[in-house]
Amino acid sequence: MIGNANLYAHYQKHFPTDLDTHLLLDANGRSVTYAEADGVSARLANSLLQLGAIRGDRVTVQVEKSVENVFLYLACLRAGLVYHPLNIAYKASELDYFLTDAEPTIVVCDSAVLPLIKSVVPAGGVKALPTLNADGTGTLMQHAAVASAEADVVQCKGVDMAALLYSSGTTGQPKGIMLSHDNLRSNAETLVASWGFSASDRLLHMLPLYHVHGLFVGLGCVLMSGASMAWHSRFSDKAAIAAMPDCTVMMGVPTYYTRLLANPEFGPECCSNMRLFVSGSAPLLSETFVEFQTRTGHTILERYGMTETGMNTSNPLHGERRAGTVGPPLPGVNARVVDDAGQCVAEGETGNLQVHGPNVFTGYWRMPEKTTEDFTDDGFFNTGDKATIDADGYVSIVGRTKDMIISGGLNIYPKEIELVIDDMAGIAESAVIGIANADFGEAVLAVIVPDGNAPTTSEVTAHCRSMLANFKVPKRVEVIDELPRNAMGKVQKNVLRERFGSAL
Ligand code: MLC
Ligand code: AMP
Repeated sequence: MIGNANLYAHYQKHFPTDLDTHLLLDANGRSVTYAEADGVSARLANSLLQLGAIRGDRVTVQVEKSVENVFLYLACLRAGLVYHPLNIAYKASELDYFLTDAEPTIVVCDSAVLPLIKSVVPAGGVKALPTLNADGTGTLMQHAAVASAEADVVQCKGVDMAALLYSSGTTGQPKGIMLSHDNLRSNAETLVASWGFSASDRLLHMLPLYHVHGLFVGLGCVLMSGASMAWHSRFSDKAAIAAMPDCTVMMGVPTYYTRLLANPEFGPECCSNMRLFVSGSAPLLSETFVEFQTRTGHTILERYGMTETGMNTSNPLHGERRAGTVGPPLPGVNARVVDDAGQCVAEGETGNLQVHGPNVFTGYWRMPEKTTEDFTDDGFFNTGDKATIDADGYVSIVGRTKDMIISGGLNIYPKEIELVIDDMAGIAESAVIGIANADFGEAVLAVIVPDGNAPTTSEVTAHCRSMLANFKVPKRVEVIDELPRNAMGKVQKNVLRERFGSAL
């Protein structure tokens, strides 16, 4: 019989022989064994099928981070359903787009947002709206409690879609990124080997579960190695310092590391059991890298990835970790830097970064033209990042061709905010830029051009808050008579960055 490519079947192969081994310990002292995760995910898989989902259907999940959320992710995998996570912060208009585009059969949400979800859920299609709250209560778990604990792991092909995650674009319209069982398996296996994960590791898990970093990198490495986790619903420097003595690995966005360093209680003592600190999702400043090394004696390992590709490059576990670089390509990944005509540039020259490998997604959901546009004829994916590769193969990310802001590890597309602001009466036009920020790396600043009876800057902020997830709301709004444009009529955001770039 041909093996089952289902990601859950691969995780299972790495589960400890004794399933009563701990998978996680949460901040309230609750411990969960591998046996519990296996049993409850089987019940949930049966529940989802009973609620009307059929293999290949999307299950949209907009919930707070919880242990049950992990079980639900595993349930989707084992039932051959497509896991579609959403940031809990999304507002009605954002949700409307995702639900219409993904066409889920089941939407799982927190009870508190059920009325909102009901108001935007498209007519027809969605068969059930079970709830799952941060404390594990809700109708989903009630349903699972009476479902059978016997569930086969559905036979899947490697190319079958396991998860659908959205990323916006420079046009402001989000694209669904189809990730296959093979994409996720191969990347998790590579990371486990490259970062030396084993059953004796305990990961400090503080990242959200609706993005690649917390879901496929953090949780993926743990499940693919039979390791365990100290499980926290969100990042807090205080809680991280308290939990670290019982952990061996931490993963975080650069903000986690700058916040740890801002806490005077953070030092070598709490890191004595730690073997690895991984940073990614946004550029780690060399100052942070050096300060961390000086304070703790540990060298942060920076890696580079994206939702479309999982992880592409990593500084080495053994060997030199270089500040300001994201390391060489991971085994099995090819990376090259090309000019705008698609020709490889000379070593050390800056150009467009392209990647190829088993980690690279299968395409954009229902956007074949966009997929074709973003891949080269020889199958490389255009990352939209500007990079250099040095003589030793170390990649440095030096900029982006995509107009995107990364704030605290979350991607924000200026176009999306500009469209919301431009819609307001009294606004002629706007431009949104990212400004250096000590905490978030970059922070959102909106520049508005009034037209007649213009709204105040706080009215602009309030309008954004009503339409967009909080992390996208501009931290500052500036008024200008006219946007600077080049000869082609394109807004010169670099000029705006120079003018307003300080003090945020
Ligand atoms: C929260 N806020 C943010 C924000 N997070 N604003 C900008 N950027 C962010 N990232 C807002 C809140 O809504 C609030 O606004 C105000 O800022 C203060 O919130 P806070 O209490 O300071 O925020 P906190 O809860 O501490 O969250 C900050 C954070 C969090 C950095 C800990 O954002 C986080 O965990 N980020 C990680 C994101 C992540 O997982 N990225 C990986 C993507 S995968 P107000 O107005 O309501 O007061 C990927 C691929 C790869 O990129 O390579 O990994
Ligand atoms: P996302 O679409 O959320 O997956 O974000 C992916 C983008 O985050 C990449 O295209 C990069 O621009 C950025 N990114 C991820 N890791 C790093 C890193 N270590 N350094 C610089 N940028 C990074």
